[in-house]
Amino acid sequence: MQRLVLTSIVVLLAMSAPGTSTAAVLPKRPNIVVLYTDDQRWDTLDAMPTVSRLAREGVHFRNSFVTTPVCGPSRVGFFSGNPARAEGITVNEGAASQYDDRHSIAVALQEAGYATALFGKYLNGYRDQFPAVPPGWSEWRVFRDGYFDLFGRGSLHQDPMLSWNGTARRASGRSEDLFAEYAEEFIARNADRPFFLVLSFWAPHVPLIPAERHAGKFEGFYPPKPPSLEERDLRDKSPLFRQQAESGIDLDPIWERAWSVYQELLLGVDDAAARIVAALQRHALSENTIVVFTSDNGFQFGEHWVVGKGMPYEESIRVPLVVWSPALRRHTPRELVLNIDLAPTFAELAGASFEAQGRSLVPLLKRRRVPWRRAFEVEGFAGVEDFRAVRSGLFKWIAWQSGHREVYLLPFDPYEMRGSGRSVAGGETSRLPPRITRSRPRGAPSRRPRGPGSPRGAPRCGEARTGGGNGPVSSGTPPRERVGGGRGCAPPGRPGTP
Ligand SMILES: [Ca+2]
Repeated sequence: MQRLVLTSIVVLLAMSAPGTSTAAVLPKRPNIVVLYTDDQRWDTLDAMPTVSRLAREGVHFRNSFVTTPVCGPSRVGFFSGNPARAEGITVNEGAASQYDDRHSIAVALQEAGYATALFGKYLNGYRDQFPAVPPGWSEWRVFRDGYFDLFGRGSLHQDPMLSWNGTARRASGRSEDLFAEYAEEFIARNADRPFFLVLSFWAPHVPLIPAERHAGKFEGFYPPKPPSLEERDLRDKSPLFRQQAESGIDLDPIWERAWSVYQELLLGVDDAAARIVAALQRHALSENTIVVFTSDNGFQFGEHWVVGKGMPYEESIRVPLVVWSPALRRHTPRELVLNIDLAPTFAELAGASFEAQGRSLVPLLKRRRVPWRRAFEVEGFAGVEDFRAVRSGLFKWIAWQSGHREVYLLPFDPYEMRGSGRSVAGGETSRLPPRITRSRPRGAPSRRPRGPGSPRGAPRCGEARTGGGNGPVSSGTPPRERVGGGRGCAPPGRPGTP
């Protein structure tokens, strides 16, 4: 009964009325430039002077989240405007094989007359798709090998191997600088037509190796340690976390070292941001361009004994989101916005036809008062253990696959340390309460057959060895990918040392 009542409240909270039509403040069919980072938690913009300036001058969303806090599924949400599960995604590594990319926002924008480009990271498992170039992209220069190129010749940070419109090409240089250079050229070539340009950086993802010019810039600079670092009272947490705490790992040095290097990695992205803003100015395109800065998921530096992501806690699910254009008045919306809202936003800006569960942010960009979602659902199915969570402005409710349940009252417990926790017998995914989100977008065409690489529901935990996906922070040895831990893979290991 209690569950039924809670579910009903959640469904009511999640219902949102349609937005109203908006006054024309933004340019028509603007260029859209997305600066997309990997594993950047929301509270890190101070390390980035250019992006901080964009945040001050533009629209800085203070409550921006992802619906799945790991790379591949979150990126599917970005491209599709739908929660990953609604797109049939059940794994992190291998997400590229599961995703039906024929209906992405790139396809919609290209059909609407936009030049489109993706430089950087696509989806986990793209290597299995190579040399294919997904539909919708006029220009495609993406990491060919993903995690499999972490420590090879060069790496993803330096001299990366790219799929250059479907041809393998080893690039020479620091990857953030390369993508900035490609973006400058792309902007120059397309100055006379609308374009959609996505720079999808590897930084600040592991391995934590900054550009030489940034090494040591943040040495010794890290935020105050939160009380949730080495959390002592774990009665509200799943037994999995107690095991982790008993490992005896000393998280202090991880916090200090990882934060420092992570911020140095962000400096490389910030340099790229500065170059792109300058290129827009050079071509007199600033007034007609929307610049978006965000990330695919956050990262925990030891909060709740977790060094990694994929968790339902704030540090994993919360990401920066800045939208900048000279046409926008600066403000800081408090609405709960999601990664799946971006594709519908781009579609509305471009006047493109697009159907998704996410909601366009255009009314919020224009400071219009519209009814908005009061809660949202987060799903974790490619981390240490499957979970479903609901977060509103007031509370977070978490249901782990093991049967453990947690509830936090966020205004009184922002570090999620004093929740109520209990375990129910026989916990399984199928016993979790019904979903808020639809399992498939309305009117969605039938899916294409999946590739042979990733059978649905069978994460390849044994095959994804050099992950970094949810693995511990380490700049010395390849982190283990903790994919599919809830389905028979090993529980999280002891975090490595930086
Ligand atoms: Ca990521």
